[in-house]
Amino acid sequence: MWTRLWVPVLALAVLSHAGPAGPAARAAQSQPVKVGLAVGITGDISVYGDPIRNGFLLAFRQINERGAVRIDPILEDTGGGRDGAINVFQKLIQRDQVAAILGPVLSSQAFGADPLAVQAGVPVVGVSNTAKGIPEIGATVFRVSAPEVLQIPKSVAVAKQVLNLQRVVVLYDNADDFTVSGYRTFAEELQKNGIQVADTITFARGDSDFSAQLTKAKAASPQAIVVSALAREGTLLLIQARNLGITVPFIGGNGFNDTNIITRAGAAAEGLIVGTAWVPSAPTAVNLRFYDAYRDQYKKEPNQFAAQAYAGAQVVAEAVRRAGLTGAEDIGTQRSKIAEALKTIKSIETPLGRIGFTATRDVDQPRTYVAVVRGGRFIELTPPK
Ligand code: 1QQ
Repeated sequence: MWTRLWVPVLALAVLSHAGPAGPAARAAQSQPVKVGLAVGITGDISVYGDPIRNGFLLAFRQINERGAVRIDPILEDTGGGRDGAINVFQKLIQRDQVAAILGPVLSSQAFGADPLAVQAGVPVVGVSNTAKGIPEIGATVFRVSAPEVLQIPKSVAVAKQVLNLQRVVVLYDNADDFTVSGYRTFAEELQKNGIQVADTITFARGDSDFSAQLTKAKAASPQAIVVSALAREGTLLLIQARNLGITVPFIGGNGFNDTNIITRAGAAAEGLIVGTAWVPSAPTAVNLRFYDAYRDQYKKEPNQFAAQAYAGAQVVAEAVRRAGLTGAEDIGTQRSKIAEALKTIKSIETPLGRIGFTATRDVDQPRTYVAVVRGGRFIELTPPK
């Protein structure tokens, strides 16, 4: 599955030229630069892939309309697995000859697919990978998604204050790189904060019946349940916990950062605490414009993943602009120039606020949040002063 959005733009550019020799005055770019979008649109991660695709496509439509650079986004569905991501990267790198890749959705997919891009010198910008070690995959790997090692400590600190937390149970998915990474960070932070872990219980991606785990969790009488899970399993855990009479709040990782979880879990999601890189109400001009444009185009609210995807697309377009590409360079030149230009991005205004890249290609995002579900919505959770 793929789409090419630049066609109308290219047609216009072609129409405005007199012929192969063309007039001297023309756009800086003679050809659009091809950017691959590796997104899990189908399968168990579509709750993330859907807003991510929307964020990418909205951003590139606006960028192409503005015309400072021209991007040809090539969208490919990775599904939810690692092999799907590897296949898509191979196609984008070899068949489509893209100059850069945005994605893939999961850290577990990035650990499988990103090395192919590194080997081919293709810059990759992750927009939702939050596990430890993503930029370390290789010299052309960047991310705009705030990592769990930065977010989880904030969530634990705020939750500790708000809930006067002393005793929790930890539940985690031991079959996914992101959920295992998140679990380790939670365990470290709970220990640092002197919060007792009464039990640590595992499950695996793909499981649907959590009654054994939840019965065990309930028996430990925690004040809260800390969960490192992806959306599908996380949603089922919330619902099944309430059905078993567990009423204590859940504290989740980035996997829970989606309004679909609230919609699906309903009242079971109330009180859920999550660290997040974006809130709808962030009062910057770029965020307000993004929020309105997204709602106009897709008839629903954006979420953190859509905002991060939009920011990732902005960053790649800015790198293309800084690299001064015409689009006619050989693909190796385009790839290396974009990778170099990405490193120079230290401050760009996005729906996430001002972000940039650190010297190790990780995101530098000064403002992130802790959110709680109240009345069916995520709202910012601030500890009492
Ligand atoms: C990761 C994540 C997931 C929740 C992405 C949607 O943060 O895999 O890194």
